[in-house]
Amino acid sequence: MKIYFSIFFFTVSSLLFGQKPKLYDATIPGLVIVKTTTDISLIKDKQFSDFLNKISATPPAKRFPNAQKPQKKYNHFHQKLVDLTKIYEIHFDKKISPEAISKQLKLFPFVVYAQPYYLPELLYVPDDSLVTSQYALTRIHAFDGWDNEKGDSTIIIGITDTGVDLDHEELHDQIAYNPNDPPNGVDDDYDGFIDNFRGWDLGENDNNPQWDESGTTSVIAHGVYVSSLAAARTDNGKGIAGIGFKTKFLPVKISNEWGILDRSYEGIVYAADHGCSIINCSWGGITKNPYGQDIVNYATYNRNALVVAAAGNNWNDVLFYPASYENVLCVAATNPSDEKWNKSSYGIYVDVCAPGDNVLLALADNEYTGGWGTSFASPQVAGLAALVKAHYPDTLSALQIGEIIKVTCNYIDTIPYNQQFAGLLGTGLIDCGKALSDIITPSIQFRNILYNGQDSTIFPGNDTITIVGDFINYLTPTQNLQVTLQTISPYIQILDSSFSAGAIETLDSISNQSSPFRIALLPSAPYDETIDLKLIFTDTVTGYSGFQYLRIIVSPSYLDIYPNNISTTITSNGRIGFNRFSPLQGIGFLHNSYAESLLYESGLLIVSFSDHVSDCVRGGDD
Ligand SMILES: [Ca+2]
Ligand SMILES: [Ca+2]
Ligand SMILES: [Ca+2]
Ligand SMILES: [Ca+2]
Repeated sequence: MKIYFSIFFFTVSSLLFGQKPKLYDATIPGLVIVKTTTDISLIKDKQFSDFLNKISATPPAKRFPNAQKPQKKYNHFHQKLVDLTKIYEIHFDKKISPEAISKQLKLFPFVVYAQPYYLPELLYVPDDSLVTSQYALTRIHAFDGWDNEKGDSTIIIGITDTGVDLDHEELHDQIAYNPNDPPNGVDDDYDGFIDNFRGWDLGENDNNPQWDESGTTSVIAHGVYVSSLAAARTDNGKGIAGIGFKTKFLPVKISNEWGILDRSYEGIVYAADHGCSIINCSWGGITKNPYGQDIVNYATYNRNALVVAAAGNNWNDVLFYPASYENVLCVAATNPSDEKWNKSSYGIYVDVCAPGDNVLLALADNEYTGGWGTSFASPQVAGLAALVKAHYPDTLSALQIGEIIKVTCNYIDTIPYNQQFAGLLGTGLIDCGKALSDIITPSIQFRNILYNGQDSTIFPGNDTITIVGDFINYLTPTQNLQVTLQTISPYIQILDSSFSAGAIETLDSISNQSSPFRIALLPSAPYDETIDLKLIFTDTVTGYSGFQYLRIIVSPSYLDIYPNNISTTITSNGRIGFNRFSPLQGIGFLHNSYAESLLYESGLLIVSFSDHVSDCVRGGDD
């Protein structure tokens, strides 16, 4: 028998996708965001500088030149502060893929993360409509809420969006103007932004966050609509009522002149740095990235600001960001019957719901119409969050504000249409009356989770996993908290499913270290299987019940390896190179003296008989 042996190299220049759900987010060509362990100017590494030369990179520049290094490691809630001073932008030859460059940069030991700049999109559905009533106010019991709390004009909601209509009758007086930097051509408050009297336009880097009426067709007044739902002037005999009532808002324009959201996460930082205790994000994308989580943590931990984000309009349960990041209050949309609005995303990451189906909102130029999208559900929750902040003692943390909103929602899973989404609409529809009623339960989250002692959530099959973490109680004390772990996956067996947490004081926590959850992964699990675990919290004494999902991936179909000067990926079907191209999975085939991957994909083609060929290259999966 003769065996013929050859290796095939493939290069893929483009892949075509039809009108299917989005598989990846667009990125900005020639740009990566990098965080390092130390100041990049202090790093003397020849390989690193050679690498930057090879890709014709500009010297790394601070992404947040005005940021200060935190003076302490932790805030007074014992949450680790984020250092923005070590985040850099590197611009390079636009012909080279930013994904490939990121993979290369991550191999340097001083790189914490490196990634392309993913471009999120706005979450509205364009439609012509008749003006409708403000049904949403009734559904979320806004009037009951306002009886208890009309908010405080010193509390500011940051609206990270496409800008605002500065002269709008419903918005002009609701803007949080900055008296410390009047328009005089001088940066009077020394914050690095000249004359930022009425917010900022990060996308075009000027002090005028007016939406761009003269712009291209892709430029829309989305920020006007969103601002109006959170903070339109209420009780002025005009237009609509903003949920925030007396609350002010700060317009933070994150879109550039073409309407592209190229300063999205930077907008969260601007809002957090400029006094916003609530930050609304009616935009997002499907790419989870460490930069986004870092920025959310900065707002939450360094600035005590609650980030509220739209769940997405994708009709599915695919994770969506920033909504799905830890510490974000994620908002799905409902219709006038409290059913899930048909296009709203749903899923394990949804925290609460608010109306988003034909809700009345303000257009530019003092006009009003109905709008569709989780874009419009989110700012209602942001408005409520501002009321909650005003109502309760100002020692509340941002996360506690979010938890109060969560535990006071009205359950909607039993509505017939919603039964198919049971457990995937968070705790239900927000209730302003209840949230501001002072009747609060405990609220538990399982955090600092370690799987087999590590924070990775990817496992080979046929493994046993222990799950340990801290049960943190954000609100009133528990007395007899019991936790149970469940799943509907046929690919795992739960070995130890319960933990008796007992009494946990407010902002105290208890670890299950002494009695971990344990699960066994069954060998039958397919490659890259996603397994959702559900923790059920019950406290019969206080009447509290809640839940939280954990997601793990088992039997990964590829593995990155780093032998000597080579870094490459081996895939489950025997190929070498990338496992998938868009989004890129794996690291390709890198030699440390070249900037780009030397091949996309290679495989073996073996001829054992004249009529028998085995191959694992493109088109063959065996
Ligand atoms: Ca200034
Ligand atoms: Ca000034
Ligand atoms: Ca502008
Ligand atoms: Ca009004």
